Amino acid sequence: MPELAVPLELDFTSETYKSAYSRINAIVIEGEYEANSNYIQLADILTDNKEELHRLAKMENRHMKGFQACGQNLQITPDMEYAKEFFSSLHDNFQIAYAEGKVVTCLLIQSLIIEAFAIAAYNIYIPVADPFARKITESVVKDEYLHLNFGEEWLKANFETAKEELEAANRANLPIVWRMLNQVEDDARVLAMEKEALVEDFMISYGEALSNIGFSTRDIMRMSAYGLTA
Ligand code: Y39
Ligand code: FE
Ligand code: FE
Ligand code: FE
Repeated sequence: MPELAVPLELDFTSETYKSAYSRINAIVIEGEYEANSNYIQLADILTDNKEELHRLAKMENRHMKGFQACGQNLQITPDMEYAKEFFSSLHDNFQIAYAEGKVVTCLLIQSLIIEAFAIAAYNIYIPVADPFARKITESVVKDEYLHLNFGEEWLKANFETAKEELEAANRANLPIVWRMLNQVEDDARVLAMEKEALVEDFMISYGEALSNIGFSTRDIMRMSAYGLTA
């Protein structure tokens, strides 16, 4: 039987939908909040790009407010404690790298991995979102492509010196994304977002970014394989 792009019945007011939404909405709000603070921190080390990074940080703050409105519109309370825990591994790795002055690792975590994750999640969500959230998410996802592009451009310009650190950071952080996808799978399915579609969209954005930065197809295959062991 062919799969339907939009499920016939998606009741945004059902307790099942609202329960799953209280966690996914919280994840997105927490993600946007942490993205805001990550770009503010990056602006402090990448002083040549200070203004641009502050602009990106402001966008993340706007995204957070937009998604808070989506939760209010569906009358749910986001489970922020759950979301903080969901992001804790990537958050800790970003903060450790930041403390060590490893800007390449910070950029891989925020501007490649988290942005590609956001792009996948938002693209898969848009066709199945309630009309209010769909409008907001459509405008947010456009910004996320700009954020991914910032990371790509910077890392491309610094590829030779960044290559080794990127490989190590990929190895340490890609398995975390896979664990996060596994953790969110059941709630995502309630929202009619399939894990397989999320994985596919994530790997397309992330792989394209690695290619634009300067990695060979062979490198990208090898680096992508680290996700599979999670
Ligand atoms: O750069 C950004 O705006 C990223 C912080 C936002 C992260 C969004 C993470 C979405 C994961 C949701 C999983 C839903 C299936
Ligand atoms: Fe964002
Ligand atoms: Fe972003
Ligand atoms: Fe599955």
